[in-house]
Amino acid sequence: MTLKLTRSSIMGLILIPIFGVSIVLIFPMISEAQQEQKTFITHTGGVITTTGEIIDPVYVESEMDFDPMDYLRNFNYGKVSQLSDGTNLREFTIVAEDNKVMEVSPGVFYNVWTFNGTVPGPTIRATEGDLVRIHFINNGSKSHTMHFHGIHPAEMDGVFEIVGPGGGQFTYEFKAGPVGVHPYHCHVMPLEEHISHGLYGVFIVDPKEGREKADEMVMVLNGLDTDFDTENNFYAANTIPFYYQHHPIQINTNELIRIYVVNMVEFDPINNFHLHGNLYYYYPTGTDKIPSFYTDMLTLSQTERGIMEFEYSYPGKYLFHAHKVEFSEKGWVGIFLVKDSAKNNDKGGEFGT
Ligand SMILES: [Cu+2]
Repeated sequence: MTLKLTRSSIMGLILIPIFGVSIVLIFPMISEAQQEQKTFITHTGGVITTTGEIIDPVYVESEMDFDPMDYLRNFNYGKVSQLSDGTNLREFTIVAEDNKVMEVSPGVFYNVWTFNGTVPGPTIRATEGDLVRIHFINNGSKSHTMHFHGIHPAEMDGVFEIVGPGGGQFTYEFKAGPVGVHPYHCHVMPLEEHISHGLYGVFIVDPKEGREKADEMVMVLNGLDTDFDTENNFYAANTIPFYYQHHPIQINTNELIRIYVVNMVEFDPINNFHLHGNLYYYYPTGTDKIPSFYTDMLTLSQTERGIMEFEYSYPGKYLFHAHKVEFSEKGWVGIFLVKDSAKNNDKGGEFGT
């Protein structure tokens, strides 16, 4: 193979380095600006110094609209009554809004679109065969809907029955099923915008016979595009970057841990979940009783979800995080603080199970 150099390609070879040098000479401030430290007072009164978009926050929990530790183990079973045929009816009221501004990281304010005031919305939980009735009210300024993954009639799918802004209402009603963990989210176009602003949550359908007793928690893997360039600036488990690193999740040795995990990250094709010092049994979508694999590393595309089960034998601190390093360094990282159950009898009601 021979390399032919035409007159124009020779001119290109000469001009490219000249052009490159001139950019550095004319715009030296571009590279310096990215290193510049800025100090400012946040909404919650903290003094923050940062060099860029990634801020590792320590929150004052009482100042927050959303508490990831509370969300973690908070399950909404609805208002329960019985139909004449003995079926359990579970009723929920879900209100959509799109005008909230939340300090998602110290000094970073983001317009969150919410179901019942939080991102993610409430974890809706029912038992297989229950009749689920959702009284949906759209108090937003844009049209919104609720689209559940799962099995239901077409008119309950939350796609074509658009619910208008300023108090529009719709009642979704369907039998809970199949058993497993499913996302729900707004399905109004542009979908990417409605999901990435926060209109999503988790729907758990329990088997009639129940599951083995466990310390149960929900983790929604999400991202925040706070500068609207269709790339996420922050990543997290349950919305607040680095939260469970600064507020480790306490669990006990030799106790079954069950995590309902749902990936709702937009813009990036995949996310993942790596657990330190242990492996977990994984049930994709939570629909099968037999785990599909035993691993410490799981890859999830948009709305892929499942159930993880594991126990720790040894006490101590263990990381869990995205093994996509960019995601973990932008907030998707946490710690399990495993206490020795033989020494730890002061658990109280903290775990809620
Ligand atoms: Cu919407």
